Amino acid sequence: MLNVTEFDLTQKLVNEYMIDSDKVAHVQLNNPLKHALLVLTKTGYNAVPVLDYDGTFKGLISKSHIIERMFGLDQIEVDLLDEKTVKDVMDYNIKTLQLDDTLEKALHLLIDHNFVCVVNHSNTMEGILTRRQLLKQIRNQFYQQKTI
Ligand code: 4BW
Repeated sequence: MLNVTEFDLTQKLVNEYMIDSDKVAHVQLNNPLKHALLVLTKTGYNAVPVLDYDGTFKGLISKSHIIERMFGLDQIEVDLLDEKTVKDVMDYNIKTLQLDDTLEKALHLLIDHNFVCVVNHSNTMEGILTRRQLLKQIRNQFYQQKTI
């Protein structure tokens, strides 16, 4: 029988389970949209973090942000990919986690989002916590407790 009291996400910190920022694909505020679309297409991700030149977290950009912006009144405006930059279409209103937040807090955010950026006190991005990482942790805990 699973003992739910031992399954304690409140004791685990996000910094132990995040993907470090050096392994996270990202774009910068001033990158042309064409560059952002290339990064999203080549990595295969639907959305990636947007950083300032010094690594400060600013928000997210997704394929759908870019494609939506390209739709003009009666045609697809491909020229916008060169004319506009990431900061023109990105989403700035994004919740983040701190390094010492618990997986319990992450769980609530990851219900609605595929990943959450982890920042330090200066808002520099230190990594991301993905649904995959959290679910793997929950799975491991579940099977460990089943075999106790
Ligand atoms: O290129 C991929 N490699 C692997 N191993 N898995 C992938 C790849 N692309 C997609 N996936 C899988 C993952 O399970 O599809 C899920 C949804 O991808 P998404 O959201 O919609 O592009 C992936 O789930 P996840 O690992 O929990 O990742 C959740 C989201 O986190 C991804 C993407 O937006 C972001 N992400 C993950 N790893 C990233 C990253 N963004 C930038 N750099 C990374 N290294």
